[in-house]
Amino acid sequence: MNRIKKVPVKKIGVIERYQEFLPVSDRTPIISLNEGNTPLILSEALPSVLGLKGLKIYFKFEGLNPTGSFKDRGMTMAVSKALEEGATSVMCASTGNTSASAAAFASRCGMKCYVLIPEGKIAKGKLLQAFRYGAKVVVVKGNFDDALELVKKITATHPIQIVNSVNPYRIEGQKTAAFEICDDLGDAPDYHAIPVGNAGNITAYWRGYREYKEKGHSDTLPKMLGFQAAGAAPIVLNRVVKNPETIATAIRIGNPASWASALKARDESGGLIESVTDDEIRWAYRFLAEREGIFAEPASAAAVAGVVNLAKRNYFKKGSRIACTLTGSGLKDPEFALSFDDRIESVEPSIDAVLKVIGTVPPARTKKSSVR
Ligand code: AN7
Repeated sequence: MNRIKKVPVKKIGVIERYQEFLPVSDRTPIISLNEGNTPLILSEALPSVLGLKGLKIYFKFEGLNPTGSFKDRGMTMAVSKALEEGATSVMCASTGNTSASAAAFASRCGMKCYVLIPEGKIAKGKLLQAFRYGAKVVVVKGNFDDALELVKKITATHPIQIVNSVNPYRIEGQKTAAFEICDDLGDAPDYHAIPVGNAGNITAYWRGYREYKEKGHSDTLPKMLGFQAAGAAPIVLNRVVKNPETIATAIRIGNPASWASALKARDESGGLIESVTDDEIRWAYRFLAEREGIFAEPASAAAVAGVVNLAKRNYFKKGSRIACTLTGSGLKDPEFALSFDDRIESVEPSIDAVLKVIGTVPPARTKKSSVR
């Protein structure tokens, strides 16, 4: 029997891995949790469900970062640079993931972290992360956009470093995800699908793809496909949305900070930014978990919902490679996960009682038949 050889793996974070592309120097203290290096998982079920078997759809599963979202890539940069520049505290507004990540990286280097979150609209898992990593949590009676305005004003007049994506180091760190995809595929994909909230990530990926090509690490550029939730789609509607609403609370944002650069990513790449409904997000969220074995959060499912819509309109060229960023872990939002009509059945500890509940069991597989 062949055994898989054990190779020593040096685990390093995105700054060490891609430092030649990042504004760091020997003087930069690297605050890292070995973020990045997330898997690019080939879709098993989606192409055939869409009737497009030739498509290759890859999920970049960012939910496997240390705090469970892509925010760690930007936060390792933002907090490292804040420390280098002498900051002793950081602050952000957040729909949840940014606050979890900021709190973690701040805790790692002994910085104080302040997070402003919109009242009632952040997933439980993200809130408890901010608390457990020791951040000072302030609930703002307003939405994310209100909280971000406050953070901008407070950090302009107090010695606190802002770590929202208006901090340029955040975008720098986040672009490393595009590098990893090119490294894995050997080139850029044909399309890159991504959820859009504050629009930092679509900006970061586009920069990453462009820089990698400029430096000769890839030959092509993808079309950038951004997806907003229909109730929070300012870029699609071309106007600020005063009261954004969506089940995907991570992207419940009505006035994105990186609006202009999201438009640039869309137009320079020849891509598009569209909206998807909450029902489409729900479908994609369940599909990912129930058919692909990937538990991602609702905002992440928005990108998959968008790909489904485009595929139904025959948007994709035959045989295309589509990368799809799944931005965060499904474990972040247990309340949403439990909002479906699953039944929990308690039974007496007897074989009969268990068999009665599980119902018909699928027949055993013969050696010849495939898994599916
Ligand atoms: C899972 O944490 O804005 O378009 O404050 O958590 O770069 O904003 C989160 C955004 C997509 C959108 N998916 O990314 C925050 C925050 C998930 C997210 C987005 C977010 P951007």
